[in-house]
Amino acid sequence: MERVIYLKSKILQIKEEALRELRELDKPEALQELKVKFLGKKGSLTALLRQMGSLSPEERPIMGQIVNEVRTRLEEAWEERSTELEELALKKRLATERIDITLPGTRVPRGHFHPLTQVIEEIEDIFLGMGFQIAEGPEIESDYYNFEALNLPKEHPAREMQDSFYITEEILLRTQTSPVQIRTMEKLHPNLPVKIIAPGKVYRNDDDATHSPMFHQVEGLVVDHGIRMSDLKGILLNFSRQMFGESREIRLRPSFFPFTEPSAEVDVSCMLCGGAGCRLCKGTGWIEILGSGMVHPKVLEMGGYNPKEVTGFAFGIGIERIAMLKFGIEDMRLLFDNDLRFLQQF
Ligand code: 2NL
Repeated sequence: MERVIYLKSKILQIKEEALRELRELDKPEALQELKVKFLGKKGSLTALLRQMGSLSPEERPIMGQIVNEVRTRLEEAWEERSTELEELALKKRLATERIDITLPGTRVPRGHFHPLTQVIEEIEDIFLGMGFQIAEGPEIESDYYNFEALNLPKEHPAREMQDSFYITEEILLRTQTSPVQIRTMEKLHPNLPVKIIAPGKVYRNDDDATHSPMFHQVEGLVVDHGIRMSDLKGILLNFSRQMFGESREIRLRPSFFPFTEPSAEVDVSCMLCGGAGCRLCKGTGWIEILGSGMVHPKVLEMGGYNPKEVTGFAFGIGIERIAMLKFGIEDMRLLFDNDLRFLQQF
C-alpha cells in the first residue's frame, strides 16, 4: 500500500507539473512538444505506468484508475489551452492587421468626353427629341455621292483637286456628310418621311486658326409631303433655343448652295449680350450658326423621290464653330492638339 501512495503522489506531482507548464506555454507550436513530454510513448506518465508491474493484483486497478483520470484531465487541459492559444493568436493578428476603412482610398483619375463629342451628343439628343433618326456612312466617298448627286457642277471650286483630298480621280474623303443623306434617300424611297441627321468627320484641304483639314459636321434632312420653309424655321428655332438658351431668336438671310433652293444662312441672337452687340457678335447682335435651304428638286430626284410630289429641307452645322462658341475657344487647332491641360477645362 505504501507503494501505491508513493506512486499516486508521483502521478499527482506529474499532473501539477504538466498543468503548470501548459499554463506557462505561450506558443501554439510548443503544444505538441509538451504533449509528447507527458503523454507520449516515452512520456513521464507512461514511465510511471511501467512501474506498476511491481504492484499487487489488488493494487493495480486502483492505480490504473488514477492514471486514467489524470490522463483524461491532462488531455482536456491540453485541448482547452490549445483553443485558448489559437484565439489569442487570432486576436493578435486582428489587432496588427487591422484596416482603417475610414481612410480615403486611392482616387482613380476620371476622364470625360472630348468637347467636340459633347457638342455632337448634345445636338443628337435635341434632334432625337424632335423625332429625327441618326444616319451614318463612309468617310471615303465616290465623286458621285459627294458632288454629282448634290447638284455640284463639274466646274464648282469645291471639286478642284487642291481643295479636296482625292484618293483617285473618282474617290475622295467626303467634304460634307450630305452623301450619307443621298444614300439614305436611295435606301428609303418611296417611303416617307425622311427625317434624319448625319453627324461625322469631314475633310477639306484647309489648315489655319479657323480651319482644320479634318473637322465635324451634323447635317439634317427632312423630306415629306408639304414640307415648307416654315418647317425649317420652326425646327431650327427650337434647336437654337435648346442649344443656346430659351430666349434666343433666329433670323434667316438669303444665301446660295447648289443643293438647296432657296438657301439661307441662319443666325442666332448673341448668347453673350442677348442681341445688344458685343465683342463675340462683333457688335451685330447676331451669330451665324449654320447653312440651310429647301432641297433642290434635282437632289430629291437623285435620291429617288418625285419633286412634284414631295418637298424637303436640309441644313448643315459646323461642330467646331459651335464648340468654340459654347466654350469660348479662339483657335480651332487647340481642339486637335490633344493637350490634356487644355481638354480638362471642358
Ligand atoms: C453649311 C451648309 C448645308 C445642306 C448642307 C443638304 C443635303 C442634302 C440635300 C440638300 Cl442631301 N442639302 N445639305 C444644305 C444646306 C446647307 O450646309 O454651311 N454647312 C456648314
